[in-house]
Amino acid sequence: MNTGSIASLDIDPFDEAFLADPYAHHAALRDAGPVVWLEPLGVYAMARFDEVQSALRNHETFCSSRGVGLADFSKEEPFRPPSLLLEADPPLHDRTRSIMNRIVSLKALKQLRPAWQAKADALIAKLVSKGQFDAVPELSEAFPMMIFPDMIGLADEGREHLIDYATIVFNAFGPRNRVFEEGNAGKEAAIDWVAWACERQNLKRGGWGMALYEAADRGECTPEEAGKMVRSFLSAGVDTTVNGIGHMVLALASHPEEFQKLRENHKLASRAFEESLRWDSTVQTFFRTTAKDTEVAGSNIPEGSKVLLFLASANRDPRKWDDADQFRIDRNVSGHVGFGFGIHQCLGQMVARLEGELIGEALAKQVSSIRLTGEPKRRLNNTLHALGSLPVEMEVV
Ligand code: OVM
Repeated sequence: MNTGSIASLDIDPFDEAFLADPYAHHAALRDAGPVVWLEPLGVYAMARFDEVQSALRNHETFCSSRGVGLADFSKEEPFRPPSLLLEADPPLHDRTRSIMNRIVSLKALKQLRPAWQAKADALIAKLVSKGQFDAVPELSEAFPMMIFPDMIGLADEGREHLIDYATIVFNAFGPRNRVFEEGNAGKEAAIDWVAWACERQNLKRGGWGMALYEAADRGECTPEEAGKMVRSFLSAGVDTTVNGIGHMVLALASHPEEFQKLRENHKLASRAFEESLRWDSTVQTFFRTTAKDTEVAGSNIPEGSKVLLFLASANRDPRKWDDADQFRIDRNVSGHVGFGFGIHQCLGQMVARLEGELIGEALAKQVSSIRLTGEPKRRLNNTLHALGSLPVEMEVV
C-alpha cells in the first residue's frame, strides 16, 4: 500500500503502448518524483538515475532473492527454480559469482577474440555484398549464434531454441499479460531443450558449460548447481547481446553523422556499442524487493515492497546526462546502468562488449553507409526492448 507523499500514477509500464515506445513515457515517471507508486501494478518504481543507481548499490535493502520480477518469491511460486546468481543474495550469490567469474575471464576472452573477429569480418563482408537485408535475423541474431553456443559447448542440435527461451524468461519478469501469453505461445519446447542442453552429458569438453561441472568435481558446488549456472549462461547470454547489437545498428543507421565518426576512427567501436546501450538499453527494467523498511528521498517504503527500477530511463535521465536523448558515440558514457550496477552487474559484460566492438569495427572497416529501407519493427517483451526486424541497406567502402 502506498502511504504518504509518494505520487501515485495510473501507468502500467507493461502495457503494450508503453512497451512499444518506453522512451515516450519515461519522462512522466521521472518528473513525478524520485519514487512513485504505480497504481495498476501496486508497486513502487524509480526512474531517475540517482535513485536507480543507489537502489542497485544497496543490495541488502533492495534484495534479489525474492525475485527480480513482479512476483515475490516469498509469497508466490517462482516461474522456474530461482537462478543462483540473478535471484540470489549474498552469501549464495557471491559464491556462485566467484565460480562463474573464474570462467568468464579476460584471459578466456583474449583467446576467443581472433576467431570472433574473423567471423564478424566475414559476416559483414557477406552482408555488404548482399546490399539489402534484415539486420535482425541476418546480423544481430546471426553473430551471437555463430559464437556463443560454441563457447558454452552446447550440443549442435536445437540451438535455435535459445532465443525462444530468452523470450520466455524475460517475459516472466513482468505480469501474466498478453505479451507474456502470446509471446510465449508455441515456445514451450525451448524450456525442455534448455534443461536437456544444461546436462553434463550433453555439453562438449572445453566449453564454459563443462567448466562449471569441473568446478563441481573440485567440490566448489554440486553438479545440480553447476547445471543451474549453465542455465544462467543460456538465459542471459543470447537475446541480450542480440538486441544490443541490433540497437547499435539501428542507432548508426538512424544517425549517419555518428557512423561517419566511427568510420573516421575505428577505435570508437567500443564506445559506439556502449553509447547504444545507454541510448536504448536492452534490459529495460528489473525489480527488487525491500528486505526492510527503508526511506528514499524522504519517502518511506515498507518491508516486502516490490520496487521497479527503470534502468533504461536512468540512462536517459537529463538530471545525469547532457542531451540525454541524443545518441553521440564520442560522449563520456561511463556510469550507465545498462549492465546494472553493484554486486549483480552483468557477469557477461566483457563478452557483450567484445561482440559489440567487433561488429562495430567490422562495419567501420567495410561499410561506407547504412540506410534504413523500412520501418524497424519491435518484438514486444516485458523486460527486453527487442527488435523484430530492421531492414537496412549497406554500401561497400
Ligand atoms: C539467470 C539470468 C536470467 C536472465 C537474466 C539474467 C540479465 C540472468 O538465470 O541467471 O541476467
